[in-house]
Amino acid sequence: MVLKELTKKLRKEKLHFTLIDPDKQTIEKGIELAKKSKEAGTDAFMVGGSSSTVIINLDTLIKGLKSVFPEVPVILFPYSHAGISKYADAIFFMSLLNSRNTNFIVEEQLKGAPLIKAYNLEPISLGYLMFESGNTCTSQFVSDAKLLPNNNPELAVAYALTAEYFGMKFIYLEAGSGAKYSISNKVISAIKNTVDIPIIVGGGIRDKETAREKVNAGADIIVTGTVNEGNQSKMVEIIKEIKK
Ligand code: 1GP
Repeated sequence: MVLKELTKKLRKEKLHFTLIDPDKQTIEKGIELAKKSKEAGTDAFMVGGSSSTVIINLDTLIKGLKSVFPEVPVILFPYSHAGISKYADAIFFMSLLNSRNTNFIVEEQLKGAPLIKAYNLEPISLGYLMFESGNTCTSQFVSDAKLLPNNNPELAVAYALTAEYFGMKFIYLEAGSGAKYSISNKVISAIKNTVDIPIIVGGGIRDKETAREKVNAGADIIVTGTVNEGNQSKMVEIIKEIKK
């Protein structure tokens, strides 16, 4: 059980998840970056992206990851029900709580649920919140989110509490892949001081100093995407910093 395993680990340490977008690189490159992040100490591979994932790439990448690193959990991070692969271990069953489009709140989930059951994937319920980040990221644009301000902790806390009261297992504070600036420390610490569920923070984290700040503010799990595909020495530094 992936959730059980992660919950156990979270009692002792902060975690790093490596986001791998099957549309952004070749399968070989995806496996290569996974190898580097695994060696540095990453805790899980998150597979998905906000473009129209070609299902065949998704399946091939995940099969490759599982054959090389059978012990590292592969968690789907889907943009739509088309981002479901039977080869993964688990799926973030996520609802974008501040979307204006019911498609991203409940409809894609409705289409995906029977498939998750049929594939025997472990669903991990997650409240997904999208914040403004100084630039327009693809995920912000395509998901029709009413972006949360990065300087209004009260509003962010209300959303985070909503996720917790719905029974969601994680809260994901998303600045968007390639964000100009990451989730503010103020928002993270306000949520940390109010909710009990673990906080995942991602978007715009490109160096170890930023990762350290987010962890110190209260992030339990840091996700990196862009840096994994580009400057992998930075990715390694980030993971090692989180694992210190
Ligand atoms: C996207 O939060 C992740 O969902 C990662 O963002 O690509 O900016 O690291 P970056």
